[in-house]
Amino acid sequence: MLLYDFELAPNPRRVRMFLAEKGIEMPRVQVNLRQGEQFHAQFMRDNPAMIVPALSLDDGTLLTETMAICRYLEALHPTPSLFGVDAKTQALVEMWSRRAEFEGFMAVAEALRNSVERFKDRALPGPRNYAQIPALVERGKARAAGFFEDLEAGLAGKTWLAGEAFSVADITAFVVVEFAGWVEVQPTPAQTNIARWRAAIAARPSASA
Ligand SMILES: N[C@@H](CCC(=O)N[C@@H](CS)C(=O)NCC(=O)O)C(=O)O
Repeated sequence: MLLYDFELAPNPRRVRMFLAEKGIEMPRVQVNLRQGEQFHAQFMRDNPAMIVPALSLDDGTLLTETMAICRYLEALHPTPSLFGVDAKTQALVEMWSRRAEFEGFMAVAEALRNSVERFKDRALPGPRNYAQIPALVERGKARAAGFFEDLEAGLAGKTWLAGEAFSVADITAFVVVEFAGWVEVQPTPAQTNIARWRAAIAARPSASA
């Protein structure tokens, strides 16, 4: 197996945290997105989606999508479970993972990629070029702040998003909160559930993976 990674990018960080929580080690190659290495001919041949993370399997299969990679690794290394152990927890992990991706991650990415010069005509990652839409910047920031309100409410009375067990949903939501700093949106001081939960994740060794 070989993991296509980039240390500075948020989605690969989710996979690195997942690997660290599981205690899995694997070879990694850095694709420096800031230097345009996703446009190198060899990388585009190996990975037509032109995104990281991507996991190349020994039989030549290429897995893209953070959650697909994590699900594959979960099936190979079931303990500790990061996808929930019973019907309710599995559903809560799925629910919060999807909300964190769609309402959190995409909101921050929308604000970032539609404002920063280096993403001009690259408002979405991947093989197709899309022009920036400046109006999406403020909307993305507002959506990210809205996600934090929901996250704060979702963490009330709970250690982790799905209850008692740390999960991949916590990893994704944590990375969203960190990523939101890139567009200067952060939880408010009143959002103490997020602050407590964020500090607990930051203290885990996986947070620096
Ligand atoms: N839906 C994908 C998104 C992956 C993604 O957007 N990766 C970014 C880095 S965080 C990327 O590869 N960007 C390439 C580019 O900006 O050209 C996932 O969940 O893994």
